[in-house]
Amino acid sequence: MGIGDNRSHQLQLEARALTVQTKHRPVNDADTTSATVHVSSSARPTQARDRASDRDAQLSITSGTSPSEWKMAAAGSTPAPVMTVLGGELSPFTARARLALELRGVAYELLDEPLGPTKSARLLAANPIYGKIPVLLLPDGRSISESAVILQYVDEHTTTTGGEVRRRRLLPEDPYERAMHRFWTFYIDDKLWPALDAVSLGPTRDARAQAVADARAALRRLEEAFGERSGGAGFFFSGTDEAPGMLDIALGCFLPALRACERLHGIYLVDEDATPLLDGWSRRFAAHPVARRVLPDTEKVVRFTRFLQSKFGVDVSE
Ligand SMILES: N[C@@H](CCC(=O)N[C@@H](CS)C(=O)NCC(=O)O)C(=O)O
Repeated sequence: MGIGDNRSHQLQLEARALTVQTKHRPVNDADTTSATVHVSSSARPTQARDRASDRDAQLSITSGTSPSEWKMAAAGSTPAPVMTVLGGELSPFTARARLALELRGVAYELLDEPLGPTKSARLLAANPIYGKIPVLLLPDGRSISESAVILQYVDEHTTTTGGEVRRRRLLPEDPYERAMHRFWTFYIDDKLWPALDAVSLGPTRDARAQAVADARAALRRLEEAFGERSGGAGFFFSGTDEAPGMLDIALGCFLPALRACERLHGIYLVDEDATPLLDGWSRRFAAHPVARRVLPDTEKVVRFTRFLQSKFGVDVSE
């Protein structure tokens, strides 16, 4: 996208400035009283063998439990190797990875990645191709980049490990439906996100007006996709009222940015008239306990977007 890469880069830089430290509550959506883990952004676990000790040294366990106790709490009675997400609190792609991990009940820790003109050695080592967040670091030191790839890895990984099988899969069983979930995830990243980004940060009034039209067109397509995938009556794209799946996560991670656009510009993108199915879906998704835990507060995204607008000289009064 024209502005997206640089702007999202900048967005993360400034997100660091705004959020200083990231708190993460592990992973059992039935267990909202799990230990809260406070993660320092200065942790530098680039090598597998360094990571465990680095992590333990850098974690500040605000609940008063030790790291090993926290791992126990997160995983139930069996201590599990902990995965690590390099990410940022306001990053929608990081939210996508975290939503997948939490919905699948996977213990993880979130390390706030300071993005700036010079990316950290930790990030470049973990994602040398793109240098972007999120990155999922496995307990053995290997890494996985790209939020949609991470989501699918988490789904597949957790069906082959014990203790997680009670959780619902993120991708549907049917191969065609799986393909559709992947297709629409690609569409969201290709069409919707660049438009949403440009609604607030497009350089001219015309560019921003075009972005609103593009975002609405993408959402109309997604409204149709929701009708088809959910069978018309489903609560979620997954076609069930039980749990969100891949497509719910892929779109849901952008809800705070979408609502922030609406609030900032006094427009509606998802509403009862234009996209009634998505309107209902968005409320159900946002009310899910995992979404409530992971997604940033809209007002925080609004403030941050205003900050970016002034930083980039986007004159919304023009
Ligand atoms: N396609 C990537 C996009 C990730 C992305 O754009 N991340 C942003 C933060 S939300 C980033 O790292 N920006 C820094 C940069 O572009 O250098 C994914 O799905 O993971």
